Amino acid sequence: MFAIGDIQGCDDELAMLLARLPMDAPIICLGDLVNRGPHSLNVLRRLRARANTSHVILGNHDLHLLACAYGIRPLHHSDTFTDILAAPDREILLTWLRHQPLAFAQAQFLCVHAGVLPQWSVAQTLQYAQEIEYHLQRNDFVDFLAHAFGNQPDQWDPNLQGTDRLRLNLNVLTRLRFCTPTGRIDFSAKDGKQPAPPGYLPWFDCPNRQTADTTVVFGHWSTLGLLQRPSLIGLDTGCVWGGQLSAMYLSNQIAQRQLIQVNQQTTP
Ligand SMILES: [Mn+2]
Repeated sequence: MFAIGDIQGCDDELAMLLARLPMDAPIICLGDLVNRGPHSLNVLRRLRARANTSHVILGNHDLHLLACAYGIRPLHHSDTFTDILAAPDREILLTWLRHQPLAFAQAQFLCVHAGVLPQWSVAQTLQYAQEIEYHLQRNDFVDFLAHAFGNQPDQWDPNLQGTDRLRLNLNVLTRLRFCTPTGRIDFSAKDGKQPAPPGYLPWFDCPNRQTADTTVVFGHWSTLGLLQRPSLIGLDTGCVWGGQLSAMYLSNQIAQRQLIQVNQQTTP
């Protein structure tokens, strides 16, 4: 299986990247399929059309799209997914989108958009993701979206319940960059370019991380760029910001991992 980093509406680059993979190779897209880039609608149509070999997990921009589409959040001037909102097949695409998971595990790999807290095992991560997926897939999902956004609570506590629990876990899975070893999340660093605030670490560097023995594959952190360690793969290489769209063949052994990249295409 190939993991693919943040696409963010860069459909031309996605098409080029897919053309360089083996025919019908299984892929897992790491979220933020849409927004900021020019062709969000085409990205959703392309991935849905190859759904038999494509897995997708949701990122913060995908959740933002759903919230805008159903009247929960206003469009931001930097949002570029109005093509989806105006499309004749928008309900088909948005319904498909909200039925996608927030975490994906296969073999010894765990894929999330942003990160996991040091206290979370793989099994807990999948369970917390499923709790959110359950609400996103219900007919009354708009009620969940109405409570899904915000920066509080910011301290992990396994006894959290209700919307506070769902909101914190959603923030971890889709927005996390820095946290404390005791599971407090930082929301001040806007794009992750800044150093960690005092007492905070990149989530993957926290001591006693329960997922340390699993290879965690993630996106979301374009200013970090390509990150490759024996049990960690960061794949947001900032295509939409003038970087590359990256695919990585997932293998336990670094020597067998295979990186395929497509440069951002400048639109005339
Ligand atoms: Mn993101």
